Amino acid sequence: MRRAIELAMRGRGGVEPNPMVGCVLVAGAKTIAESWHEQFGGPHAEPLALRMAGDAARGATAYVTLEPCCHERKKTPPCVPALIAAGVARVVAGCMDPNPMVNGQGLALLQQAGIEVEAGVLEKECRQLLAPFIARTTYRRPYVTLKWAQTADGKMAGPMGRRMAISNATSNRLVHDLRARCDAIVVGVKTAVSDDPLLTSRAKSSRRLLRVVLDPQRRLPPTRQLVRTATAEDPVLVFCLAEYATIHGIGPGVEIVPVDSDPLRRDHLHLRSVLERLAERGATHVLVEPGPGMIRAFCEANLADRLWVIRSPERVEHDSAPAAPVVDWPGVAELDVAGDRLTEYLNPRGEVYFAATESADMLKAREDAKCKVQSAK
Ligand code: AOF
Ligand code: ZN
Repeated sequence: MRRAIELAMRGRGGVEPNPMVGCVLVAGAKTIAESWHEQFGGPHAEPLALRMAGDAARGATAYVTLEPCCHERKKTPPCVPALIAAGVARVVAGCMDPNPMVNGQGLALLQQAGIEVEAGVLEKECRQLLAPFIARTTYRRPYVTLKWAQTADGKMAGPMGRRMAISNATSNRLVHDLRARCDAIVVGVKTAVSDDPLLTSRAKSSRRLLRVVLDPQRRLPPTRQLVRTATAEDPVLVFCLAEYATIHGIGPGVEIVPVDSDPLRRDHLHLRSVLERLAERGATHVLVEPGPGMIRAFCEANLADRLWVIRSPERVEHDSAPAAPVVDWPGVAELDVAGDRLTEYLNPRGEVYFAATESADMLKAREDAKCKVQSAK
């Protein structure tokens, strides 16, 4: 199952909004096929492994990170009939499929067909792999990663909040790769004004990256790059409080999305509503590039699922430089990136937290960092 999880992670960035799924077919003590769901709309992990194994699948055991699917009227044929037809003797599933169309029925059908079924092997780890899919199916919101860079003395910008490059070029490339695997990138209006970012990804991707600004009082001026580059095909979403939505538009391609205010802080947006709107637009995984205020807001609302913190060796040594909040979540993985240190934290109180395991993104970053350091040599 551990191997199946590893394989599943190779689907990251390609399978969403579907879950990452891995499969290992074992006959006796021998692995006869390994596979993973590679692409949204493409074949599931199980039929790929069955095809690879051919007749050898008869009597074999299938280790799958997710309960095999059994529902019809979707992009690919269901996996349960395929496993039955192939004569598999035993299916070991990591966890149940939270999709209400499956949710236990897949395993029940296998059992009825006389296949030995075991469930819940490395269950927490398999569910963690599914965290973005569970966020979407159960909570109707995307998975949320907060990413920021800070200096060795904990500063997120220079004196008086002046813009300052903190992370190194290799870290920045890893962040662009992460952006390319996400569906939306979110900043606060302060960052949109002071840093004037484009919020695009320079990495190759087949995904569309939705650019989002949280701007409760509509302060984003039309001179910013985000506004100037917004088009109907590549829009920028500006979330604001309902009473500010009526102010005339700021440019073509900029969509104003009104949401309720936070009941505890009337001048703030209700973040869960923001995320629900993004989920409705198909976002499975949202990357937030926050300042200190937004970090606190997402953490207080318990809507930050994961943090990526990049720490540079430099120091600012100036009281007027804004400091990052102290993170008290346990780190699950760490990576040296050409002198910067990237740490991944998972929110232990998050509604889609199941196990303190490294994510597929971190695994990819680890592999990419190796290549990038080598190609720089
Ligand atoms: C599996 N194995 O590898 C995956 C499963 O539209 P489709 O045909 O791709 O079906 C998507 C649904 O199938 C998805 O919502 C989830 O319930 C399940 N995913 N199931 O047996 C796989 N990716
Ligand atoms: Zn399936």
